Amino acid sequence: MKLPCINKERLWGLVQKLAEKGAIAGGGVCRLALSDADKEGRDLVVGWMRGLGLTVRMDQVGNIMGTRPGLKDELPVVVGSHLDTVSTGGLLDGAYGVLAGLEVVNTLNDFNIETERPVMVMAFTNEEGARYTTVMMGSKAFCGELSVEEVWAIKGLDGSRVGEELHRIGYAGDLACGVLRPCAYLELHVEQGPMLERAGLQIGIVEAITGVTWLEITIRGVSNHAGTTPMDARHDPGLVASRIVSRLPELASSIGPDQRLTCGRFSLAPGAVNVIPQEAVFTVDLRNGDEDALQEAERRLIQWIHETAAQVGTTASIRSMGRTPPVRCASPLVKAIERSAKDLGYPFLRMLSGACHDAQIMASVCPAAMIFIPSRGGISHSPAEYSSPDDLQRGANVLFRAVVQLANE
Ligand code: HGY
Ligand code: MN
Ligand code: MN
Repeated sequence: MKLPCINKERLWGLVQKLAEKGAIAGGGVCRLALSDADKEGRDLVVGWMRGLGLTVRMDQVGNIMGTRPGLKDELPVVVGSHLDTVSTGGLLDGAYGVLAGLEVVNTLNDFNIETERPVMVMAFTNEEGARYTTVMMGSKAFCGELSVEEVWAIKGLDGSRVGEELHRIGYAGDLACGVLRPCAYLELHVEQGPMLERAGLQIGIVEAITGVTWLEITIRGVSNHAGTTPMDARHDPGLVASRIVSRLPELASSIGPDQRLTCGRFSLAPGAVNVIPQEAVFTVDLRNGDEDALQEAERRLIQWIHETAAQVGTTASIRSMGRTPPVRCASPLVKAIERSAKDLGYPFLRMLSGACHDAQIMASVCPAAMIFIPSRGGISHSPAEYSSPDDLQRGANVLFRAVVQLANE
């Protein structure tokens, strides 16, 4: 069957319209999970889903599902991603995958293409973990990794509770989590890195998605006067934390080229100019596509932390903020994506995702895979995040063909 291409202008228009919700200076977006801006974005997308004739349901943690019926009442092919962003987000991270799903449905409707299986477009709650630090929270509840009670009780960095915020914005749905099981899950996403652009290729076919561990480390020492305390008489937690963070690149290279270590948050208390800190609190984001390597990085970092703290008579405590193991994408789906890219004549790269995604959680309940398009300058989690309308169209064309293949198998 000769398949049409998706409508580039219409997709670009959806991206621009959604980007008005939570717009920030510099052309970026801030739609923290369950915030008013997130609600505005959700309401807009739900309205578009209904306009496309989709049956829209919300589950108890606010995951949004819009379903186009198939000729048979079978498990759906799901295309999804997330609408929440980090506080300095771009237009595309998450939003692109959901809006491209709407464009796939719009194109099926335009050309009266029926599919054997239903096609469902999904938007998961709180993928980013920017306000509630449980990353991929909605997909973890959808897949049964977290109970609804656990999710509702989660407290945000601003002291709010997920359950209360879900009810406040009207997205505590009636559908129990985990009752629906897709036959396949596809996620279209911007690469958020430089690999495709460097290689001059147009499509990324994701073979594996990195594992991620978030640690919060607290170093406690002895607060004292900055002027009267000799340098050899200090138990300075700020010094310890700085030594650990400055050695992260060394630890990463000792594990291997795929290891990533990032300190994203660093604070000292009491935070006065002339006071040796009492406490240093910082985070480390550890990533690797290989489970054994990720565990070795965790082990070595934890050992370093305790050794470094002891050197100056301070103590360290380490709290896990969550851990998601790496996954391999389902090869039948990877092959379907590759067939689509080849049919379209788009040069592609099989690759690892350095970012984590809802797809790696969905892989626990159904075959899952991802499609990437290039990110200009490899930039993401920034207002400078950009991919061209042509790139957006190419990714959505590959998604469209893969969905038609899988929904008719
Ligand atoms: O952190 C990540 O990799 C994703 O963007 N949430
Ligand atoms: Mn994302
Ligand atoms: Mn992200």
